[in-house]
Amino acid sequence: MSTPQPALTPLTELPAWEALDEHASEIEDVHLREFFEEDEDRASRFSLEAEGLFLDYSKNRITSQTMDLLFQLAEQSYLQDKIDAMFRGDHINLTENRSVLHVALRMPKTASLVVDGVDVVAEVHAVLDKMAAFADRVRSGEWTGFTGKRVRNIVNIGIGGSDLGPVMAYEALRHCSQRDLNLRFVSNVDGTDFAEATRDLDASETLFIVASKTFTTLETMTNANSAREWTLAQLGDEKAIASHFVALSTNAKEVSKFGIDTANMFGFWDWVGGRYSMDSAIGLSTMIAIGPDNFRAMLAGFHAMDEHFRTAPFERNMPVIMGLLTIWYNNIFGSQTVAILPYDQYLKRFPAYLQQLTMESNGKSITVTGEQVDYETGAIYWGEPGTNGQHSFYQLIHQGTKLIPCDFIGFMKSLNPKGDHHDILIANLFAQAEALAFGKFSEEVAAQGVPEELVAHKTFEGNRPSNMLLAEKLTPEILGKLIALYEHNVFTQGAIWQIDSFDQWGVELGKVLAMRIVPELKGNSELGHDGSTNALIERYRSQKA
Ligand code: G6Q
Repeated sequence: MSTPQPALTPLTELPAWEALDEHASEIEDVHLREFFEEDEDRASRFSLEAEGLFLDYSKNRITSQTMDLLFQLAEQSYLQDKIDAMFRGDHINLTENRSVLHVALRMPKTASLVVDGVDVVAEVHAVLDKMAAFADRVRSGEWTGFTGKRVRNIVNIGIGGSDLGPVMAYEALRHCSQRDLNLRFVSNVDGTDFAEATRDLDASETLFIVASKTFTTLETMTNANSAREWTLAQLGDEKAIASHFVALSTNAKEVSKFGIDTANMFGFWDWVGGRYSMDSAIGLSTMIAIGPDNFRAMLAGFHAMDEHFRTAPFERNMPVIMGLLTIWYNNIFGSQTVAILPYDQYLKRFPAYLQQLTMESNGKSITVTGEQVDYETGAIYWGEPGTNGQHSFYQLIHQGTKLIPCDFIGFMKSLNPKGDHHDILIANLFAQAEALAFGKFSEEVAAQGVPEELVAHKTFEGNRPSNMLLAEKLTPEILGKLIALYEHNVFTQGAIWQIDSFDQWGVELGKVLAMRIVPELKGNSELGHDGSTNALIERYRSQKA
């Protein structure tokens, strides 16, 4: 099914785009201090609750007119049509001619969505049920290894979308994980990753989950083959593979070629993009760790945010608002990056996860109609958990020359209450957003008796924007909502930029060149690269021995 595309006016020719440009020149010098002084209700005007998440976006350099113009931009970009097309299963991934249906992965059992003649929701739940039955067997000890011992170690082998989501979710939900199971993740083709992940493990108690949509990814297959050798070296029998390996894939043929019984394969579909797959079969390690009920609670969280995104008017739509604010800074203020600053140790891998979600999705410079863009697209996402970041890179955000919009994320209740820790953590969270927005002007610094020569150094100009995202507690459900919030934030940005957020051709060239270089490193063949690459290969050849 091809997607009926509304004729697209180039972004920079949309009336709202031009109006935003003009409006920006009127307000770019206004300080957040003035905005707050002028409007007592600003904090409530620019905040909203949705599905248990609270967003305060009042510390952004915006007025009501800014938001009106951004909403007009969304309308003129046919954002609602594009959202509806995704939920309908239209082939909105145009360059791969595929539906984009991660939203179907979390639809309730009672729902139905027929795409290309198939009820995808029924298929999703069949796999979820199979995953749940398997996860229960591993968690209870009923699933045993080749020698009859129960599984204690689970090693997920995958990379990119088949790794970052599972790692992030495991770390985020560790508090509800079964603590006598030891989860490890191997992604890098650097042998160190595999060696360190397995060095203290007993193969008779270890289950490998080979997670690969295509089951042809070089890094993953190299690691999976090493896992096979490692298992055979300890258990000494080919038959052991059946009870120590399962596969998460769309490619049954390659799975069985590898030697994994397809009865132990958990499938998904080409309409699940790698970076949108952590709630598909790719989430099996998460489900084993936290249990099927918690996994289903996470899916319900995703779904609640999906429904909010699909149905809420733009003015009350959290992912839309966050996406539009990113456009505002990226395109109008020239900001290059967005900092993700979770004030929760369990979210330590969340910025890394978002790096792939955002940058692989929106790092494009060709529009869906094949034109070169003449405006900025995908922002660079980065970050670290607070308060650690405060003692390293926050200096640049506070006093550097770059404007870096920040997303602060915090929870009202700690999962590990301990003395004053949580009050101190949250005080820091609120203080950072306050300091960035309002700063400390030179006269205020001087009034404190600071020596004249230091006043400029100790001055904070402020006017640095941030979002504050809060929830009560980091539960599986809230994690699902938070991830879906960013997925749809990314969707909103891509829709405005008129790009395909769901392909990733940019990762191909390096892969092809690596495949050419691998045999060259092993032999003495004539080299036909550029001078630099030839010299690097020669250097490796001569030193590797
Ligand atoms: C994600 C990308 C990419 C992919 C990996 C692993 O959207 O497609 O990160 O997830 O390349 O691919 P396989 O799952 O096929 O091994």
